[in-house]
Amino acid sequence: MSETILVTGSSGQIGTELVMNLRKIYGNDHVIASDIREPNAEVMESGPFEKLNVMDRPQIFEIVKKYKVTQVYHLVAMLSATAEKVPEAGWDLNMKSFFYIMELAREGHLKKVYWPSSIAVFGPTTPRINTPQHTIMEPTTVYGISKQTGERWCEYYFNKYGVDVRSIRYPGLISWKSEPGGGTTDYAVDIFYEALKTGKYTSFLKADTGLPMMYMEDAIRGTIELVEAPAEKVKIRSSYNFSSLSFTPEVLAQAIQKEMPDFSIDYNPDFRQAIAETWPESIDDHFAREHWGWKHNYDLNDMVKDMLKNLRTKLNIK
Ligand code: AKB
Repeated sequence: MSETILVTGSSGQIGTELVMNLRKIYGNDHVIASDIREPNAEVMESGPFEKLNVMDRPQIFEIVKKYKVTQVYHLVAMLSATAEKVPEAGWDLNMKSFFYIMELAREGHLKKVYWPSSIAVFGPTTPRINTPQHTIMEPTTVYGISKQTGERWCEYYFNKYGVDVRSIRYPGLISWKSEPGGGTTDYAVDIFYEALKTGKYTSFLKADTGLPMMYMEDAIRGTIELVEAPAEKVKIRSSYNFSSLSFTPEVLAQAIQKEMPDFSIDYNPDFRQAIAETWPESIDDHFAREHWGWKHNYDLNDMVKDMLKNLRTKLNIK
């Protein structure tokens, strides 16, 4: 039987690219984009879109029935920086909508669920370098607490009810097609826009704040590979460590300067600095590599070159 996939949060940073990639694989009509916000023209014109508020449980069920959905990529989330400002709303959005989807799977309406976790599940007591898959996890942000809780429930639903749920702990994601919003790692995208528009950037993180990051091309491919992997290869049902790059704002700025020698950076850390300091600098993802063959393609210089090339075209800058 062919798959029909619902992507929630499809107008967000990951959703925008994931929908187009899934449509190439499964066919336009088999991938339903859904979000409270309108998608970009490419997503809107290439296949079905449903305006969905994921807090509306009956509406989710209606969409699942209407399209005979078999898989859900439940991407909706309030990210780290925004959720710190509205903790209760962040918790509600991140957890309630998660349960609505997991319950649909438990009741047999869905064959598979993909749910994104994050490096935010780690905290100040976690080893920061090469953070292991299984380690101390005492997150101190609303977002991190919600992601860690979700991971525990993923494993629970798999063990107790056999729900085929799969998950990745995303690092900061760097993309040119769509912009992030409300995250602590967003500087690593903002910097490219400012480099091209003004030739300079003021970072909201300190020069030496190392964080794990990944180019979106790698992240999307890895996500689809995990979801398509044979079930027996997916041995971790909480969420997989997932890694490629790790750098500081200073190192990223130096890589941009190789392409744009006049680019300059200065630093004006804000509240996001305290969040970043509780997160890992680098991640040990050997389980993802061993279990289902994860392999990244982009290193720092490849990513910088590709970002600048594509953003130049997008922003119409010579
Ligand atoms: C954030 O910064 O909140 C996200 C994340 C690392 O999950 N990009």
